[in-house]
Amino acid sequence: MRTQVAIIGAGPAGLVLAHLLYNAGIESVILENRSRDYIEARLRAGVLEQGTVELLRQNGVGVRLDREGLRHDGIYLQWPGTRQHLDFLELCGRSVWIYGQTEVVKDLVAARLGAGQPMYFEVSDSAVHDIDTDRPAVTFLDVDGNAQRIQCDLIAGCDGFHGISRSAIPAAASRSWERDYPYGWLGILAQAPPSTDELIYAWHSNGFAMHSMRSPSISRLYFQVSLDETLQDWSDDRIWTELTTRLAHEGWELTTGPVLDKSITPMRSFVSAPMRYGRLFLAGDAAHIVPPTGAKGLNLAVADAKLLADAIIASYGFRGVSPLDAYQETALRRVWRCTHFSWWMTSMLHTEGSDPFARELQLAQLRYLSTSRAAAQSLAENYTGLPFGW
Ligand code: RFL
Ligand code: PHB
Repeated sequence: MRTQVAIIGAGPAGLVLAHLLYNAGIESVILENRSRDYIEARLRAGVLEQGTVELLRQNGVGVRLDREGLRHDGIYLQWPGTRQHLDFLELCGRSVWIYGQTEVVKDLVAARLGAGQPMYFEVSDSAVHDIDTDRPAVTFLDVDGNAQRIQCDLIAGCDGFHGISRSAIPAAASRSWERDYPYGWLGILAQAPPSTDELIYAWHSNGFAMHSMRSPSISRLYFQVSLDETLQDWSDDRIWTELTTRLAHEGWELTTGPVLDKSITPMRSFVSAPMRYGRLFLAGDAAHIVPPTGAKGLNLAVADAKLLADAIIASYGFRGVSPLDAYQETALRRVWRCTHFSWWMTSMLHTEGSDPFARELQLAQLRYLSTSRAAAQSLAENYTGLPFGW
């Protein structure tokens, strides 16, 4: 096979990249090692920045998002005795949308297949070759076990944190930065109408908790657990009791309901550079991971895809210094900004041991956000998302 861009991975990064290239008349082939059903049901993010929403709309994949997505103009920050509303619209003129990553993936897969564009599911043994030449290739086994080879102009490694692309960059040429947090999130999806109009991020001496949602009848909730805890330790009853304790606020009640799904996710910050080596480009979780507290992971994957698509589109027919050279500098600038914001939100809201000094600093920061317009504006600007070329 021959194509212009071989894309490994059909998560948000790979799907958005393929879609933007298609709209610009550039051919690509997507390889995905899971099934279509699996990627469309994989429960993850839920908050889309305004820029992500505008990009999807402008590129013809925003119709269902506009119909079913829930626009949110702010969040609540909570600590004992206080539930403080931050009004993003008033603070920075921007909003976010609640629309599950599952739905974004479904819309993009439908657009891809609807346009008759090539996409291979359930591939195995994918490998990249000759990335430091101008004739790179990807090989893989298709769903029937047949060996395939794609000759291309460039390869986009959009295969997430556990993919194969990042490790194809020689160790001597790459560098990474990492922070593991000594806790994770236990997340549930519940058949229960949301008990709140906005997302609640709550500091509690037992640990962080948050209330999010997916639709008027489905709630999504998370709370901090220590790394040695497992799902066996947490019956549905115990989960609801803990959420009720940590989210408690005078005059407010948490509506419970059947738990449809539960999982535990570890928390990590990770950045790897370069995001380009020869003709291989990394985008999304393949190059970086943020803890979910700032709701940045999916949005950062979409931003990388947008920057990479712009660079690829500009590079065809270009003579002289290629626009491709600029990709990683622009992308990494945003990556580090979001890495800082996610680390900061995480550090402010999660308890680590019972250090009384750390606790007072966290509460001081939360009170500052509720009294200083400048502080609140900074959170609002980062949470709703900076412009793509920032
Ligand atoms: P993905 O989504 O992991 O997609 C990578 C794809 O590559 C496939 N793959 C391969 N395909 C072929 N060959 C191989 N060798 C392959 N290896 C892997 C995988 O099957 C997969 O389909 O990465 P991408 O596209 O970079 O997207 C990143 C986002 O998925 C991720 O950052 C977010 O989900 C993070 N995240 C959140 N981000 C937000 O912006 N807002 C949120 O509210 C938010 N909440 C969350 C989150 C992540 C969570 N978890 C479970 C990690 C909440 C949670 C709980
Ligand atoms: C979600 O709804 O899944 C969600 C919302 C906000 C976050 C993380 C996850 O910060």
